[in-house]
Amino acid sequence: MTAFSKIENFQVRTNQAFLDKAAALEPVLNKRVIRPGRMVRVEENFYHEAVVEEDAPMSELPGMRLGKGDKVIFDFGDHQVGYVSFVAVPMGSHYDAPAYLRLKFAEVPSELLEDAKDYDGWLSKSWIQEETLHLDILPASVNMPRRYAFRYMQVEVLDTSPKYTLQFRNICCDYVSAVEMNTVEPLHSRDDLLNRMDRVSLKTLMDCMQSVFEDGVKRDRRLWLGDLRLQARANYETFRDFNMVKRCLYLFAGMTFADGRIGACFFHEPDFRVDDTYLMDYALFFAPALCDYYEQSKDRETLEELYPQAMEQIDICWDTMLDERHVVVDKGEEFWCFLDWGEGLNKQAGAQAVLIYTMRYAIRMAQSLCDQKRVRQMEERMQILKAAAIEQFWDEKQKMFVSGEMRQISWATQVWMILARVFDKEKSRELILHTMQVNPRIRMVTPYMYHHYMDALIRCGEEELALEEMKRYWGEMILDGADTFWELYNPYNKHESPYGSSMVNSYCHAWSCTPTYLLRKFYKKNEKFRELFE
Ligand code: RAM
Repeated sequence: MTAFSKIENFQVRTNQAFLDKAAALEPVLNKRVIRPGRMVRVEENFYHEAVVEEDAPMSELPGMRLGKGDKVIFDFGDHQVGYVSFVAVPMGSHYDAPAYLRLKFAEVPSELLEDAKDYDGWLSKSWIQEETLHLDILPASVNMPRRYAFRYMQVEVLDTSPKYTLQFRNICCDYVSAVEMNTVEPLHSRDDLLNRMDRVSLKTLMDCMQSVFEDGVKRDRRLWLGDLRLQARANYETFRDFNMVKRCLYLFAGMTFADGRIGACFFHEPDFRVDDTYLMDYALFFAPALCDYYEQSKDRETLEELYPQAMEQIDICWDTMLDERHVVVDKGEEFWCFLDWGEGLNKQAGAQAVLIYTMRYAIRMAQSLCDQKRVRQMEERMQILKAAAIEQFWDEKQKMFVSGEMRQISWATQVWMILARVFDKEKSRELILHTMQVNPRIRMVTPYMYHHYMDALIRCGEEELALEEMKRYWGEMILDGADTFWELYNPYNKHESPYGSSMVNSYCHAWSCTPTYLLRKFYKKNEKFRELFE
């Protein structure tokens, strides 16, 4: 599946005052020096899994001499985001040729078993974290200019000369993030898997909190609205960095498509620029993201300033995306609505549900601002859309919602219809239990979509089940070796990639960080789960 959008002569609408506000909120990044804890070997086992074994402690590095064909893998102990430096010293006769090195940075060990030469995906190969270097003057102090996302750093000596070898010293990473881990109280659950899930979530979120909420620190490295909404929710329960959310909201509002539509994604370097991608669900999420921000921060000025644009997103969908039956028009294979990366997923019914869902937040904001006209208008529209959803998408025989011309049944459609509250709580509960039983073939593949599944279970009063599912999904990712949560995780196909190759998959992806949000918001504060926490 190739999914991107490209618009010739893309025209934008700019609100410079909003962009200036965002610029003024740029965070100062904290830096910390991290050194590798050991050297390791990575091998493939019978099941094609990467297995890591300790090769040598770091104390042996000073005695090691590396010549042509030698390589060493440094393990930094946890996922890092930052700038790497090291010193290469020639040993033996005076060096008579440059040193030629290949460096590879890997978030997970399996990346070290892959060869970039074999890459044939549709995303740019330039995301693969691999470099070759010539060191003409030795000893050399090398400061790598790129920011890497990694736990493992492999240094391979492609060549020196027969007259000298290399000794490596002072290998370190200047780790960067806008927030500090010690500002967040650990979860303290009696169930250690929950503590680990919380810790890995926090690390994922922290690593992605850079100059903006990045989606992934290895790949994309930019702001996506769908990711932002979940990152912000996790942030409110943990780091509570309101300014970063505010900055990102002002960015999205500060530069939009010329017709007012908010872009799905935003570049912040070297200067601010909205991407020419519109995704209906992402644009709509501006409303819940703003509503959450206001309810958490009580920053009324920002609500007042950005509310018109949040409402505008809903108006645009109401005016341009519906047919005469008040049903979202299916744009088929186009990249028009996201929901999930599942192969073949039809988005029509899910898009309708997201539109209904976001109206609930629009109403909440309108109520806060005493905008009665809007409250009434949104309530009326919501009823119309719910009725249309039942009329067009509910299949009474199968007891599930269908989507698209082919009447496809997917997990995503059911989950979003529940979150849209098209049915009451009891009927929604029946629907989710029935869906679990049927296990539709069009499954969920991203932790982003799984988050919404958890949210739906909790909404239906199935908190215990949600906790079990959360442990099965994110817990299994931990058992599979996750130091930070991954962009993609399909328990039915662990090598899945929407990009034609898992080499460019991201393994520290912020939309996967929500267990910390769910655990802290719905379990820790809930009397029913008291025995889980000390
Ligand atoms: C990918 C990234 C990003 C997501 C978009 C839709 O490029 O994973 O996080 O929001 O897809």
